[in-house]
Parts: sequence; structure tokens; C-alpha cells
Amino acid sequence: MTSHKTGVEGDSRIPVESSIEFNPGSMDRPWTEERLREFVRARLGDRKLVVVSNREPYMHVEKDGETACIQPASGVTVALDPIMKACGGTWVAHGSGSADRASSDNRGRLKVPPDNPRYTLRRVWLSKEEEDGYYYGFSNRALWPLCHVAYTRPEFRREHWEAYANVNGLFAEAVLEEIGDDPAFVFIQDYHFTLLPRLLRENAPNALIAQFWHIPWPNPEAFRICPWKKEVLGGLLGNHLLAFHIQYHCMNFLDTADRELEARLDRERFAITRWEQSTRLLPVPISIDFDGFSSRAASTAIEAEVRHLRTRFHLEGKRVAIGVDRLDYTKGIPERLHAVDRFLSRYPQYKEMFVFIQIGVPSRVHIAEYRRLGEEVEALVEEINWRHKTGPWVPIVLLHEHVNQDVLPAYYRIADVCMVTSLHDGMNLVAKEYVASRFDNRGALLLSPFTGASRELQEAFQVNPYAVDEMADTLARIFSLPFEEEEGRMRKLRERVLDANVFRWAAKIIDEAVRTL
Ligand code: GDG
Repeated sequence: MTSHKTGVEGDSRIPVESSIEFNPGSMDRPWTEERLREFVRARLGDRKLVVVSNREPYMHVEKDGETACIQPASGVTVALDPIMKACGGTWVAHGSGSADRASSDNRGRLKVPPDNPRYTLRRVWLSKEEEDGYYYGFSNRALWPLCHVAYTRPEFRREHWEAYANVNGLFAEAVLEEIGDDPAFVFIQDYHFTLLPRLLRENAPNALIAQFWHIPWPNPEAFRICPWKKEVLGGLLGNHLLAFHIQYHCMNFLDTADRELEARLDRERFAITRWEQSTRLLPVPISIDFDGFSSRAASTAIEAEVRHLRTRFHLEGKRVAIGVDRLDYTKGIPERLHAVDRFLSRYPQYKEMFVFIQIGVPSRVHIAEYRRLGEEVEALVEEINWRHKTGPWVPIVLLHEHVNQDVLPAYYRIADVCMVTSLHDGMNLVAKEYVASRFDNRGALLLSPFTGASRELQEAFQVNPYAVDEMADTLARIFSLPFEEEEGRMRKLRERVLDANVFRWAAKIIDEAVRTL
């Protein structure tokens, strides 16, 4: 469908199609849920939309004899839920909640969100052994450390690989059952499913297949140690479109394929052809529902929560820093704590005048590295608090818990600075959520240059997380920032995230996927 753009915003003579034109600059008007819905209808026509991810967007758990529905903390589900709410379709994911079976029909299906159903969730059931090998094993002990340069050694075990391959097959069966022979757009998420695209390409000739890789792709030197590198690459090349956050990851993928496979590379078009099948690579930074976040942050409920948190943590008259993360060794949490320690030693005038709140959601606790990190963080907090405490005041509050998504914006709002100190990160949504929550144009973002987000968020204070002294000095600089500079930087950051929101991200991927046909 072609459009006839007049370029006049709000002009009633513009034919309907023009509103669904994808304008990469997107400066014409913002992408919204509504605009994405129209765009998807026009671009995908009668293709079924199917999203596949490991983590489910809604999980049912048994709590005190009752069933509760929670939204797990994960960048992937946070980003995709608004899109599925806008477009409808089916989301296929691992049903991992203790009350999931009881809350779905006999094929693992249910409508979500439970209080206002907008799309179908299809749960895939895995045995403990399958979950162990596929998720805790190959995905998170091999691929996760392999792709992040955070100096944690990957572990490659044959039994993990076999479970991983088997589970990719189970997901392929579930997707094939959902789409039958119908035309479909299957949008796969992340490193848990490197073999799935090839399985679908071979068994679902009417499916258009795209995948988003949410973590970094390393350089060929790092990737070459993977014993199943050819299988992983071959599986991913089953996609029509393979998207990464930034160009650098695309280049790394091209170089890796060049090194490891017999394939034809087109560096101009960012495409790889093998066995007469082409895969396009695309850099497209993920984002958040900016308006959703911003307006929730400005709500009266959050206003009340802000007051509550200020009282609970005794924040009146103090400068406040925050960190919000899954407890993961890629997020640079010990480095951040060392920076707080150094800051208080170098700038003792902030004693009793400063609080750092770290939300550290336990994550992947069945893996020893993660348990060790949890212990390290707790010990560090104890040590630093002991060193600096005076009277009832301690500088660091560690919340070892999952904070409800409804109140998360209140935590962002109480913070003068949000510390994002990842050692390596595909994007980092916390950085964007903080910016979106500061509708008052206050606050500052301290951001690691090793995040994908650092490419876009130029007005953040970018500091190498390995340089602890610099981080400490940057905190002091932020706390003495002139009001105009603080406001100017935040205003600009908000413009950037407002413009490149998650609806634009999804539209860009769908647009480019359809163009590969
Ligand atoms: C991967 C990539 C990429 C955290 N604590 C709580 C909570 N969270 C939410 C945050 C945010 C999400 O979890 C974390 O997002 P990130 O982007 O930091 O990271 P990963 O989970 O590592 O995700 C990453 C992302 O995929 C998307 O492509 O950006 O680079 O590693 O949304 O708010 N949410 C709630 N309670 C918490 O306590 N509700």
C-alpha cells in the first residue's frame, strides 16, 4: 500500500494510508498505541501476530493459599506487553508460575491482562530438567556470559545444549500449533531461541520470521569459543530479519558469520545469504511506552507513594540516588556501591545528607554466580554502612525484593540521580524509565558508556563503571549542578525517549520484516 504524504499534520485531506507510512525520522508525529495498531493492521494484513519469549508477561503464583497474578521484572516483557495490548495476537512463553496450570485451559491458553483481556497467552510447559538445561544451563551459563563482556566465564555442557535444542523444538511445536498453515508474523525474543527460527523456516512456509536479540552480540574472537557456534548461527539465519539494539552488534554478527560460516555477506545492505535464504540485520534500539510511564509517574497515586517513600526512608533534606536492577553481574552493582563508598570518603560533607537506595530483584538464583553476587552485594552494603554510619543514619538501603510495577515510578521520582553502571548491557530500560518518570524535568542520569542506551542518551553523565573515583566525583558534580543545567539536560533526554518510544521500535521492525519478502 503506498501513501500520498502531504506533510501537513492534521490535514483532513490526507488519505487514510498516509497515517500508516513508516517515517524513520518519526518527527512528523509521535508513535502511539493507536498508530501502531493501524500500522500493524495495514502492514501485516491478515497475518497472525505471534510473539515468542522465554519469560511470560503475566505469571500466576500461589501466595498464602491464594492465587496472585504478577508481572515479572524483565526488560523484554516490559517492552512487549504494551505492543501486544495494542495489536492483539498470541504470546507464546514458558509457563513458570506455581499457579500457571490452574489458571490456563488444557492447552495452556488464557486471555491477558486478566482484568482487561487484550491478547492470548499460550504457556509452554517444561519439566524441571528441561528448564534446568535450557534456561539455567545453556541460555544463562553459556550464552549470557558469552555475549556480555563482564569477565564471567561461560560454561558449555553437552547436557545443557541438548536440553536447549529440545526446548527450542517444544516451542516450535507450540508456535506451529498456533499458526497452522495460516500466514503469520512470528516475532521471537532473545538468546533463548537461537534454533527456533530455522525450525520455523523449514516447517512454516507461510510464516514471516523476525527475532530481536536483546543482549549484546560479541566480537568473533569472543564468540568462537562456543562449541555449538555453527548450530547457533545457522539457527539464527532461519530468520528473515534479525534485529539488534545498535549497529555495533550488527557489525559483530556480520563479522562472526563471516568468520564461522560459508555465507554470502552484503555489508551495504546488512544481509547474509546462505542456502539461497537471506537474513537481513537491523539496528533498532528498544524503548519504553514513554507516555504511559510519564503519565503514571504524574498520577495522584504515585504522588502519595512518593510522600510515603520519603517518610519511610527519612529522605527529607537529603540527596537521593537510586539503582534499579535484577541482581545480575552485568549490571555493575558492586562497582556502584564502591563509588558510593568513595563518594562519602571524598566528600564527607554529604554524611547524613545522602541516601542511596538499591532495588535488587533476586534473579537466576539457581546459578552459583548469581548467588555469589547476592552475597557480595549484601556484604558490601553492610561494610560500607558500618564504615560511614552515624546515629540512626546509614547511607545505603538495599531492597532485596521485587517492587510492584505500579509503584516503581515513585522510586524514580524520589531520586536526584539514577545510577546505571552496567559493565555491558544491550540497551538498559531503567535509564529510559527514569527519564520518562521525571515529568518535572528534574534529576540526572549517571550512565555507563557500555550500555546501548548511552548511544542515544547523550545528555546523561556518562562514566566508566570500572573507574570508581570518576563515578564518585560525578555524583558530587551532579549534586552541585545549577538548576538550569539539570533541567536542560533532562528536558533533552525526555525529548529523545518520547520520540523513539517502544511503539516506533515495533513499527520499524515490522516494516523492515515485511520488506524482506
Ligand atoms: C534485557 C537486556 C535490554 C527491575 N526491578 C524491578 C523491575 N525491574 C524492571 C525495570 C526494567 C527491567 O526490569 C530491567 O530492564 P533492563 O533493560 O535493565 O534489563 P534486562 O532484564 O537485563 O533485559 C537489556 C532489555 O533486555 C530489553 O531489550 O535493555 O540490555 O539485558 O523494566 O523496571 N520491575 C518491577 N519491580 C522491580 O523490582 N516491577
